[in-house]
Amino acid sequence: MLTPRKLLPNTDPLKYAQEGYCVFRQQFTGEEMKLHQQTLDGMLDCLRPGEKPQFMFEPHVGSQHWRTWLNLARHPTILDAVESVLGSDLILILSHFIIKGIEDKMEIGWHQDQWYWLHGVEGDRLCTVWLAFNKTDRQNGCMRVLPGTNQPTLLDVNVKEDDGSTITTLEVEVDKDLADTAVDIELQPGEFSLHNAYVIHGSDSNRSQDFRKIYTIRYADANTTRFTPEKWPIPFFLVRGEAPNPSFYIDLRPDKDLPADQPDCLLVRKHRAGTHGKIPVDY
Ligand SMILES: O=C(O)CCC(=O)C(=O)O
Repeated sequence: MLTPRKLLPNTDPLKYAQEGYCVFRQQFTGEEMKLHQQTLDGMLDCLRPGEKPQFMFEPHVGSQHWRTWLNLARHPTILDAVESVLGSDLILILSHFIIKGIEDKMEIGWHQDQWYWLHGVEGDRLCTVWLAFNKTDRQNGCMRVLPGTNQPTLLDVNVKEDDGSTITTLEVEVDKDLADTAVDIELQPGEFSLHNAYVIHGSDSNRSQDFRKIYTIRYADANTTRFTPEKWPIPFFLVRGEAPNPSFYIDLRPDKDLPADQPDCLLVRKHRAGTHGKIPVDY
């Protein structure tokens, strides 16, 4: 039997616009990752029976370790990479630990991120950092990207039933020929990829005996994005450069301190009241 040809991922930021994604190798050293890995492992140790690791949403605002994650989300190593594809005026919009445990066998169907953000963030210059906390590969369900599918068009979606384990319910149809072009985003800890909000991507379930641990952090170009805060669960943060209306954001540019207190917002209020539903209580 022929083994399918393995496609090497794009590592050239200049090809991001064409391919819709780019891998950045060897970004954080083991020493730099250590504090973050320990903090995340502590969060996973606190999971209560029935709580799922894939629902640790917006830790940079909602987690008890929000300062650690907010600092990571404005780390110059990450922002330099994001700047190389989005320009220098950057808004932090979301983050999420997409941890795959070993129980749910959660797959992430083919999707475009843009579908999930339309209620609060509209624009074509949005991107996601996908940062590995442990090695990612086919065995533990690494992300798979379909290069070049990033035309700024929303494709029709099938709405999938939420079975209580999934994080994606809006999936796009991908035929076998297109699926065969998928590139595996296999990373070492401390490496990350960037992907565009339209590029089709997804991942298979985790077939290893350990968690698959990655952190997604999402950014927008301040100049071309329209924000609707009423419908967004957390604040928007200006993390680099300039913005047309700077007072609209929490200013977290390099010379600014982190906020003294955990930001007051819908997500934090719901989490404190125990009404958020899916987010682990002690994350
Ligand atoms: O973590 C995965 O496997 C998929 C990631 C994803 O869908 C995203 O970051 O937008």
